[in-house]
Amino acid sequence: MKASVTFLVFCLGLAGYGPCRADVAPPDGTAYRATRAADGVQHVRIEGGAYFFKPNRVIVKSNVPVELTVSVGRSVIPHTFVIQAPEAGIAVDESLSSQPRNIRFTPTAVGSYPFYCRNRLLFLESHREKGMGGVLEVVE
Ligand SMILES: [Cu+2]
Repeated sequence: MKASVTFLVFCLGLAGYGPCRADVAPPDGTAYRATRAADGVQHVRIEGGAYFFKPNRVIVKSNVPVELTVSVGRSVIPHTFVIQAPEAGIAVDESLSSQPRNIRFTPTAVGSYPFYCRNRLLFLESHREKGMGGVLEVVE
């Protein structure tokens, strides 16, 4: 117990330090609106942790390529990143680690599509039910 309190204080003292931040700072509800970069791609950085994705609301334009760069903080708990929206040309199911993973697709239909971690521990709540999810909003 003392060790974990010490670790928490250590992390709070280093707000912004990557390995700590991923599991300490929950998403603040702010949407991230992607813009087309010079390479013609909408780049979005998403960080995950137990149990959240940040940002958990991402807005992208339709018919413009998207590259999500997704990672999770160091953890023994495995996590995944899933978007099942074949109606919008999006089918993603990737394992995550602290090494950022690039996920590319081009959304072809306007709409709101959930993203989430599909993992669960035995019969407990899924990570998604614990809050590890968000919404990809595809707009004109
Ligand atoms: Cu998970």
